[in-house]
Formats: sequence, structure tokens, C-alpha cells
Amino acid sequence: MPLQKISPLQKARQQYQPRIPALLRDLRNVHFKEITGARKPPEALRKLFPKTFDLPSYQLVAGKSGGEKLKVGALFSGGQAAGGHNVIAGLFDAGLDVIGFLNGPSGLVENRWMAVKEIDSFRNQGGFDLLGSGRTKIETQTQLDSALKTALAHNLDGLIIIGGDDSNTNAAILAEYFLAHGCNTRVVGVPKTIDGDLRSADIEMSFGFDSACKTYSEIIGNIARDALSAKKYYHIIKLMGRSASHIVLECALATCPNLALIGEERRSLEVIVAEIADLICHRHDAGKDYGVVLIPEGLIEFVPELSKNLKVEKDPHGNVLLSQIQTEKLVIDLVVKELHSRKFQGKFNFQEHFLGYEGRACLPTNFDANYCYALGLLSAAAVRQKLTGVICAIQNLHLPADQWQLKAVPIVQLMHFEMRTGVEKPVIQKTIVDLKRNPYVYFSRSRKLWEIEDHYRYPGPIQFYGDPELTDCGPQSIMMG
Ligand code: FBP
Repeated sequence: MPLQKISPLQKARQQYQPRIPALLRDLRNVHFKEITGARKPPEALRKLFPKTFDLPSYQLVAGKSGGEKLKVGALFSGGQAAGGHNVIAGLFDAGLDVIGFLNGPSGLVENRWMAVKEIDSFRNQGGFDLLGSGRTKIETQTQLDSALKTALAHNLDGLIIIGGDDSNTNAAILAEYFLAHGCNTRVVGVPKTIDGDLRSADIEMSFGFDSACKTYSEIIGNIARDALSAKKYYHIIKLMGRSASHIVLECALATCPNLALIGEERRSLEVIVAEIADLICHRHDAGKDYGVVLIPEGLIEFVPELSKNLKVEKDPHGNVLLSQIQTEKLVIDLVVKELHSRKFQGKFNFQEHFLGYEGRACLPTNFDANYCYALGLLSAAAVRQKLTGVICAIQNLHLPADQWQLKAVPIVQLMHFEMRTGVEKPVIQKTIVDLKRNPYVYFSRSRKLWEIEDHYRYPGPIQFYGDPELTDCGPQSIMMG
């Protein structure tokens, strides 16, 4: 039998109907109402964002809104995150005329685009390949003028920026600039990033985090079972996630490794190396010369001594290109040295792994597929009501989709000033692991038990069909509150 063009699972996923809140089923019967309780951004931002600084937050409720045909441009920005195509599907199914800017924000600046005429083959599929993505930072006068020119040339009612903290900073800057220049294109952000660090009191989670963590957890579980079977290797696994250690924490809760480092604990390199060496020695005393250790890609941001030992490059937003830094290798070298000084020379075997890109473009979990489709519809509703400078915020994500609350919050509320490549810039504040919240508290209470006894959990592959307990559960860190 000849091979089919797409895999049977790809085909089956194209047919999946995302579950969404009832309000999103017909956007002619909803409207956004202003709500109170907006967080005040630092007053110094008012000067830079005079037109969007005082915007209120909104909640989607039943009501009437206009049904006219609107045109939007959409773009993916930054790293891939599973579910992005469903955001576009949501815009498309909302009846909007959709064009996509190619390869990220540069597509907007350079007016490179395509009309989205067909979306069915991309429904519930991973990656951003419909449009491509990129990391261009929009900040120069020329870039802003070009973006404005593009929006005007296409007569766009809305621009949907699907991105992480830096991309939504771009969205806030563009919203302000468009308003200041009398341009009617409303700019709406959609929270994306596997890193899980674009969160706030309103934004419970960025999309892509769940799919990435479940992909990594499957692999970690498999590696742990191999370690337990062969009993001869220490597997040192670095996990993607710039700055914050949300991914390590989520995967640790899913797999119970012998040790997981959380950058936010801010321990010195010396303490970290001693901790890993202690673990290895104690397990050796218990007759176990194998184990699994998770380390976050962003460790380097919390442990200044690490960056002194490694060559550091930055992206256009001033973020360190962490995925290209081999922190895991350096940590192993230092641990081997430490073990040597403890007279354990050459006794242990290490395998290093980096889990990153393989989790960003997988078939989205049901959670991400549902969430992204709802985000697409919600952003369409925001454009219909002419909201600008806002980001979509869906709440109650620990509950079934029909109980989700649908909000739009001003992006400026999420911003603060930060030093980037030596200059203070207004950016969205990344949310790091909160050491007082349930997921970390549970982890820190349990980890002692995982050190010597092996309590590995084996989550297995992402499940799409069957018992909802297997298919529909979102990330642990949301479920735990
Ligand atoms: P975003 O913040 O743009 O979503 O990207 C996150 C990320 O996947 C990080 O975890 C990682 O450090 C980085 O992208 C890798 O970037 P690149 O794809 O440019 O190598």
C-alpha cells in the first residue's frame, strides 16, 4: 500500500472539534464589558503609552455586537508553541478575512504576507509553518512607520500578535503608535510561549506549555525507566525554558526525578555542584550508581558564576541565547571534578540530554488545541469591539472549557522597566517560579523522597482519545493552583 501524504493521526487530528466556552459559539451574541480591578502599571510608563495607559480590563459576556465583515492580519512571533494554528483557525471560523504576515514581525514591517484561504489542513496541528515565525523587535522609527504603512495598505481592522513577553511588548508599542497616528487597526495580543513565563493575575498560562511539558515528560519518564533497567548511567537532562524554571518544575511533578534544579532558588554554583555530588555519593552508598537529574536552561540567569564560564550571545530583544549554551556539559564537568576530589574518580557514567525543540511543534494536546481555538475566537471578538493594546486572558483553565472566563486586559498593565543590553526598556515582566505557590511547595516537600528511593513516574505519550482523565488534563501547575 502506498504511503499516505499525512499520517493517520495527523488526519484524525484535523477532524478534532475543540471544546470551547458556549459564549464563543456565536460572536454576534457577545460583547466585552468593562470590569474593575485593573492593575496600575508604573506611572513612568504613562509618558511612553499615553493613549493606552489608562485602558480598563474587559470580560466577554452575552449581548449583541456588530456582525460586519472585518479584516485582520495575524503573525506568529518568537519560538514555536503547539496550538498556534488553532488561533488562526479561530479567527478564520469567526468569519474574519484573515491575512498572515510571514516569518514573524519582519513580515509586517516588510509587508510580506499571504491570504489565509484554507485552514483545515492546519487544524490541531503543531508548529507555525502556515506563516513561519521570527524574533524581530519592532522599535526603530523606520520599523514603526513601515508597520503602520502595512496596516493602512491592507486596511486592517485588527492585527493579532501571537507571541511571548517580547512579542506582546511589540503589540503594546504598535497599539500606541497606531492610535497616535489615527490608524484604525486594533492590536490584540495572544499569550504564547512554551516557557510558561507570560503569566499574571489575569493570564493563567501561555499556550504551548502543556504540550511541550507533556512531550518532555514522556521522554524523561522513558529515560528514567532505562536508567532503572540498566543501572549504569546518570542522565543529566537540560530542559528548555529561558529564565524561569516553570518547565523543569512541571516535568519534575510529572516524573519525580532524583533531583531537579529550580533556578529561582538562587543557589550558588558551588552549592549546586555539591548537591549533585552528594546525591551521587548517597545513592552510591545505597548501591545505586544511576539516576536522573533535571536542570533548567535558564539556570545561567540565576547563577552568575555560570555565565562567567560560558560564551553568551543575545537575540534582538537582548535575551541570552540560552539554548546554544551547554550548561549541562559544564555542570557535569564540575560535578566530575567534585567527585574526583571526594576520591570517586571515574566511578560514574554520565549521559547528557537537551530537550527543547522537540517539544515546541508537536501535535498540541487537547488542552492546547481547545485553549488556542478559544484564544483565536476571543481575539476576533476583541477586534469586533475595537479593543486595542489588550491581550487575551482566559481564566479558570483548571476547569472544563465550558466554565472558562474570557477576558481582555491592557498589555501595559503587565509592563515594567528592565535593563536590556545596557539600556532601560519598557517590557512585559517575565513571571518566574513563585516559591510560595502550591506547585513549588508540593515539589519541595516531595523531592527528598525522590532522591534515594526511586519514585519515577512514567507519563507516556500525549493521549488524544479515550478517558478524559488521560486526554484533557491541563498542566499540573494550573491544576494545583
Ligand atoms: P519564546 O519566548 O519566543 O516563546 O521562545 C521560547 C524558547 O523556546 C526558549 O525556551 C528558548 O530559550 C528559545 O525559545 C530558543 O530560541 P530559538 O528558537 O531562537 O533558538
